[in-house]
Amino acid sequence: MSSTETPATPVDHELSWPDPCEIAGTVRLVAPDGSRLSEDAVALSGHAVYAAAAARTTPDELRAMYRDMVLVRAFDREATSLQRQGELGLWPECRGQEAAQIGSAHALRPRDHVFPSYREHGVAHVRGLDLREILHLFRGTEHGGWDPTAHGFHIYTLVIGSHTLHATGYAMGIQRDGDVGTGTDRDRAVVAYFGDGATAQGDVNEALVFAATTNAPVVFFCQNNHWAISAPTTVQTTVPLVERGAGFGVPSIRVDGNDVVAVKAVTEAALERARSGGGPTFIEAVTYRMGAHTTSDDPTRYRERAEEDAWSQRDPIERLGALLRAEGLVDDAFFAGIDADATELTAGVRAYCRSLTPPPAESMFDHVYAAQHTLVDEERAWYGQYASSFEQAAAGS
Ligand SMILES: Cc1ncc(C[n+]2csc(CCOP(=O)(O)OP(=O)(O)O)c2C)c(N)n1
Repeated sequence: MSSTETPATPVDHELSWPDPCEIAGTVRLVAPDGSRLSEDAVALSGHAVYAAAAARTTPDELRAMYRDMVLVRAFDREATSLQRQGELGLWPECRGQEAAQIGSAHALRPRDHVFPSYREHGVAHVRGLDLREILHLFRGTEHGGWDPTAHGFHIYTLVIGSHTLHATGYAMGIQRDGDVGTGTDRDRAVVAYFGDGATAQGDVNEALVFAATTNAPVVFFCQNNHWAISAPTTVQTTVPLVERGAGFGVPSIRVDGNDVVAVKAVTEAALERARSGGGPTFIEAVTYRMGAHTTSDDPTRYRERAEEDAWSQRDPIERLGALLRAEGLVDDAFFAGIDADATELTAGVRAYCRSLTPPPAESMFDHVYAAQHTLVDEERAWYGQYASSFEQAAAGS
């Protein structure tokens, strides 16, 4: 290019109102209207192996995934309202991403470990974390959140992409512990959840290098929800994100992230490969953030209503609900029962949230190190004197 030429601009900001999951190579097993794709159509796209896995998904599992999605959406809505009413400092909604999260989490085994970012409420729920525990962090009554070892679900990470390195390091540890490729229940793997924006972060790229070169048992689960706050995916990449993984030598696959059946099948295969010693996989789950980035964001400032409307036609919960009805796997009582459970859940969430009080300030020194440490002891003592100086001043001494 000569110096007088206009430099090539990144790909135009093409709003993805056409369905991006209709791109060849994207695994889709259930259409947005809830009908299963024909065997021929799936075979033609080369995804018969996933259709076969999906066929093994039992009616009980399908019903369980539907229930999880509805409960998580109800929780998410309640937490959003609580923030609006001043009970939480901030809330990152996961609305629209339930299939990506719940389908992938249903593919996990108890011994696997998850490294989430900050929006994975659906994964947390499936891992068995009491959703109410997430509120502490966003009400500011705890610094971190929960015991990562209790459910194999690590704490939320707000530093974009940094946890993909933690996940890869953990996966390398699993290898060194001999928990890969034994062909027994001992085998385990790791999933790192992150967004489309995070793929432009150095940490994610470094994690992919380490995972590829060490053959680490880690699945990179990228939820492409089309927006990194106000930045569209097109400013993060000029190629489909799935090609990022391939560039690192990591087998990569693109899945319709609003098709819970396809997401589960694809993640199961990736986890199985990782546990058996086959190494990492990069999954691009194409989905949409139906809500705001967080309660501090106003998406009407940067995206079109028509785009939101187009994606509301691809709602993951409605899709699975339609499939369950079409296949005669549920009746009205099933839906009514879940609605009742959701109402009970949200009432409990509200009461619990309001009951949370700030911890004593000195508790900030409690979990700095696993063991006692002289520096922390000094800082705690200094803080104690500083805090009591106010009481002394108030008493006029
Ligand atoms: C290292 C770092 N840089 C910038 C930010 C500010 N930030 C918070 S969320 C966000 C966008 C993340 O987008 P994406 O990875 O697509 O995830 P999403 O929020 O859409 O789930 C940014 C830039 C941050 N938290 N950490």
